[in-house]
Amino acid sequence: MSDTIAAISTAIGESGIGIVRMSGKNALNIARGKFVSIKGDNFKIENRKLSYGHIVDNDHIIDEVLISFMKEPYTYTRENMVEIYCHGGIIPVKKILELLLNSGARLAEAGEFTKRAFLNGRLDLSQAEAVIDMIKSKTDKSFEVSLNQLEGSLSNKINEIRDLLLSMIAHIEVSIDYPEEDIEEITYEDLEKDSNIVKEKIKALLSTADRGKILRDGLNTVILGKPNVGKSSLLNAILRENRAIVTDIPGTTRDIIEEYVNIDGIPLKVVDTAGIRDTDNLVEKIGVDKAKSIVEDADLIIAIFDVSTELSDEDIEIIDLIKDKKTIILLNKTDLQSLYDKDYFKKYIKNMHIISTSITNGIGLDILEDSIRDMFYSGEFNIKSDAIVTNLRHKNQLEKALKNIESVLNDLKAQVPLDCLEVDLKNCWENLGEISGDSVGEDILDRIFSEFCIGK
Ligand SMILES: Nc1nc2c(ncn2[C@@H]2O[C@H](COP(=O)(O)OP(=O)(O)OP(=O)(O)O)[C@@H](O)[C@H]2O)c(=O)[nH]1
Ligand SMILES: [Mg+2]
Repeated sequence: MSDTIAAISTAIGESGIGIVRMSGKNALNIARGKFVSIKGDNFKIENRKLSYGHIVDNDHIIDEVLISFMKEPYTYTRENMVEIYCHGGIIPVKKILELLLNSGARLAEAGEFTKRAFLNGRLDLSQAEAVIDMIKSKTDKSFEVSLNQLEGSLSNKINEIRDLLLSMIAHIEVSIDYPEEDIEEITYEDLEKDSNIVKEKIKALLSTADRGKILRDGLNTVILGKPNVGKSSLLNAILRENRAIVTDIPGTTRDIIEEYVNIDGIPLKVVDTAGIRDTDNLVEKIGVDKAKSIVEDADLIIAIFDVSTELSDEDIEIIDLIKDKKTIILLNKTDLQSLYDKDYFKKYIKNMHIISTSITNGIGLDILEDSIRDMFYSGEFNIKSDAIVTNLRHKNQLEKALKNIESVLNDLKAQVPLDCLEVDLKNCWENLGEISGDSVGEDILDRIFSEFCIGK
């Protein structure tokens, strides 16, 4: 970490300005060697001031720039930082970067600025991970959650639990090490009470992981129905492109088709499935079984029924599959002669959104999008942007921590000796420490930061 790193921090391509930045002990010296102020020496590079001038290679002008210097420790990396604002486009940024590299800087690795911020104590690990989530956010909502995480919403919760664990561990150690002292001994009841608090707090965080998954991967929306009702037509209509094959032959779709769309900031993963029916065709049968099994993992189901045909056994089977799921029902092909209507259908299913549609004529699709939006924002999927666990690594650590605290609770019931309990308590404390980065290995750090872009 003693060397000075440099990288292009803006996206490569045509743009108004481009930014090249450096971090490290020598950043200022390197910049001074290559910057010439246009207004003369009075306008040298100074802490937290913008200077206007040229970047030069010997006497040759590379570009006209603004340059800023931020003195450690109050910077992103907690090191000296220099930023050079040059013209956008590929050439100026590359030339300036090359010059800095030839003058003693080293090309930064992916995420190395943020890694330094973490190693220098400016951010904890979950905050550093929030930075990458922000950069990769595809929707307002996931950006908002990442921003909260960067502000410390998750870190605060984790630290609260770790503090409690630490005080339990300290009490146990005192009781073991200084039994003769007149210190109030910790009782099994005290420990049980605190362990239960720890357990509930971990569980509360874990319960947000599903919402986090929705924000990260999109609302898992599965289109279900018997063959030929218009599932693939709906997928194409939502995507506004001809993604899936549509024919009037029942059994057209054999496999699962997944696509991502964004409806008013709501990320959706839309899954088209094979029409559900009894079939002897091996390929189709596998598709039907797949369709049935993904119902389990769906956040939302759009079940389509074709009102131009009688409600069949397959339809009834589908109604049975979706009974306890969040579902929107489409009664499709209303442009044809309808054999039944909403009121008739309500006999089979209660408390669900039912929408009449004609997908081929584009009728009812706006109501469908409205319903999805209403369900999402009215909190049916429970997306609140408090501390939400969006990161699989965090979820795994929380699960490990939960196991450990549960084993502490079991041991407390069995009244095992205090020093035996301490091991699981410490493990729990360390599991959570891996989220904030207090106890985390080099290999995990490398893996996390390698996901970043260069220059961040
Ligand atoms: N009249 C009418 N036809 C429709 C409507 N929606 C879809 N269709 C037609 O119904 C047929 C089947 O549509 P698909 O979208 O392939 O149906 P599917 O549910 O994906 O069928 P499988 O993949 O076989 O399960 C096609 O000929 C569509 O043009 C509609 O609202 N009205
Ligand atoms: Mg289809």
